[in-house]
Amino acid sequence: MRPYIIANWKMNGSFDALDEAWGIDEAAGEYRDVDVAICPPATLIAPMADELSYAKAGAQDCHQAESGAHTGCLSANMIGEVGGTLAIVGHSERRQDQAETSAIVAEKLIAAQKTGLEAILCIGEPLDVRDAGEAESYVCQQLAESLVGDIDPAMLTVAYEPIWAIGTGRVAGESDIAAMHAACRAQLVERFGDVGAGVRLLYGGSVKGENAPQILAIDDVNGALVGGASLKAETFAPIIAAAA
Ligand code: G2H
Repeated sequence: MRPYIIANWKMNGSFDALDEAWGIDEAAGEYRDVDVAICPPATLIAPMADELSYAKAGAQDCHQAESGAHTGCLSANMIGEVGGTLAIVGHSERRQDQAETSAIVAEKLIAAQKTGLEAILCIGEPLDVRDAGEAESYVCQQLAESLVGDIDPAMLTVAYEPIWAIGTGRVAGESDIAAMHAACRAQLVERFGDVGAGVRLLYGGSVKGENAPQILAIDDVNGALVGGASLKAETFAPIIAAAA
């Protein structure tokens, strides 16, 4: 399976940050056996999509509706129109800040795929759920509830991001990541049959150049969704290199 490394810039980056995107694109050109994507703030999707040669540009979210009275939102079609080829859906920050339920995330995922965008579905448990020993059932339920309806597994990537590891510097233990990815893989196969074995499963949460080689070597970890360390080409390129 080709490894997939995705930058999630979150609400960071103005026009001068495009230089970092060009640096990331250079690294993507150097390691062509790795798929690389950048999801910047919406304002930077078009200029990136116009200029990137090796990395893809995408969005951090899309609305489930095609158009209408949804102030401040972007439809999947609008993202595609400016050259975006993927959309992250269900990031825990949106599930928390915008009260997105898995039912809404499922609709967003379908909306993204319907317009030809790849969907990057995020799932992950909060710390109290992990401490209660319920992480696996919580995440599997999120996965099941977010994958409802007519979904194309060929246009799907799943990112497991334990919420307590996001931006905190804490990374889940290797055995915890392996167990969760194995559980997600089993569920993807149950949901999609053999094709489910080919859906890429990424890990996210404080991934950096220093820990990427260990994380990416874990069974069923097919790449990474990276926040903080993706903002600079010099900190993101080593993660791409580690996946090669
Ligand atoms: C998790 C990740 C990217 P960070 O949200 O989606 O962010 O790498 O900063 O923990």
